[in-house]
Amino acid sequence: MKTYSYLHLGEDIDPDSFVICDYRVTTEMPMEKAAEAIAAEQSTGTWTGITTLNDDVFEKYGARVNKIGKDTVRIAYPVADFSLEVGAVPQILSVIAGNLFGLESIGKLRLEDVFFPKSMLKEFKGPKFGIEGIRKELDRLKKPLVGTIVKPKIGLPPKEFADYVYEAGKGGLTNSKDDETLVDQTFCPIEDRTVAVAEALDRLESEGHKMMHAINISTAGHKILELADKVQSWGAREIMVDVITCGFSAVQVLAEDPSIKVPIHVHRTMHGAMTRDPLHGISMLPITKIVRMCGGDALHIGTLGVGKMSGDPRDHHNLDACLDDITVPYRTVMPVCSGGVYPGIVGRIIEASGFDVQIQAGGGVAGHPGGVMKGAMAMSQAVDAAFEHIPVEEYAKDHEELRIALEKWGQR
Ligand code: CAP
Ligand code: MG
Repeated sequence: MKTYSYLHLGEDIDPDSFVICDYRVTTEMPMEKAAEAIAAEQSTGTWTGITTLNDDVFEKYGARVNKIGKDTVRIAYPVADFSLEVGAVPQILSVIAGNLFGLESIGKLRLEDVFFPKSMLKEFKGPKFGIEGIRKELDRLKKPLVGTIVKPKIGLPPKEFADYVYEAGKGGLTNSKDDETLVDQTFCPIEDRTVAVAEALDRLESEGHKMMHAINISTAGHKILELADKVQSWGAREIMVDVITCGFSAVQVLAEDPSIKVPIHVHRTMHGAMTRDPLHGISMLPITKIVRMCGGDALHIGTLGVGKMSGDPRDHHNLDACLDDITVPYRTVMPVCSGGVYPGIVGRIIEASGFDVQIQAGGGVAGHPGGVMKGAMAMSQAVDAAFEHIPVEEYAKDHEELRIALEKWGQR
């Protein structure tokens, strides 16, 4: 039986003809063998040689190991290995991030990055709103957006929930959202909540303040479009979907369905199971890239190493993947920095992110000693200080809400 080698080290790889993936590999095998095992498993091979593979199939569809570093490999998959119209993201992921994680012989493996050819990117539509569209809806063209997550995350009935949103708006916040754990529990049915929040947002607007609240419609795949339609009819101005638990296809179906006319806020709950181990799983970067292809308008990217959730400097790559408007043919995605945020760290986040960002605080608003409105004011003031390049402690001298927040939580 003929044996085939997947090694094409140093060869020129046409970025328009291949999907190129960078993996981190921890193995006791020689790297070349490990790389070949991955390339084989994910394209024309399997754990053993097979009599059914021939030169033609191998040449056209075999993955190519293009580069090997100390603990990294670059593998290029021919475009013909992918099935976009039928298959789409689930099929793409089966190739670039499928069985390989379970290969006994490999040890640990992490998909660090992926580069799609233009011909494949063109098959996706990207965000309908993106940064520009969301900013337009809010009449806030330059300043960072500033939001909250209603807390407690579960338990509040619709009226109290909507009162929280109203107060947050009165305090100057541009955004708020459901927590990922809240959908349609009996203490806060989604219809009553959406209607109550819509009334609060209308009231704020009639008082001169525009605000969005993302209603969490994460649910079973066969019901998600219907739920999105319903919440729109109840007055939702934005919807939220959890991309890891619902899947990329949920984001895509919502973004591409013409009946959905509001921005999609993409939460990433459970991503830590894949992204946290620096040697195993999938880094946030490919997730960000694929969410953008599928049409997410805003996406959680972490707090650039400053909040409660673990994060690292690589979060900057996620930010870049949201904002890159040179190599990516879609609208930019609003990066959302959330998780353990409070006024004293807003400056550092914005320093790292720039102004095209949505900064969000749940506890950092609801935990303010003066209540939600003052908590919202403190967050808004912290954003204003950063926007005007004024040190936060300086700004706090004549902004009492901010001063109290700095006294309570400090600053970094
Ligand atoms: C933030 C949050 C988000 C986290 C998830 C929460 O609340 O709503 O789920 O941001 O992290 O409930 O924890 P707090 P990430 O402001 O009260 O921390 O965006 O990194 O996935
Ligand atoms: Mg949450």
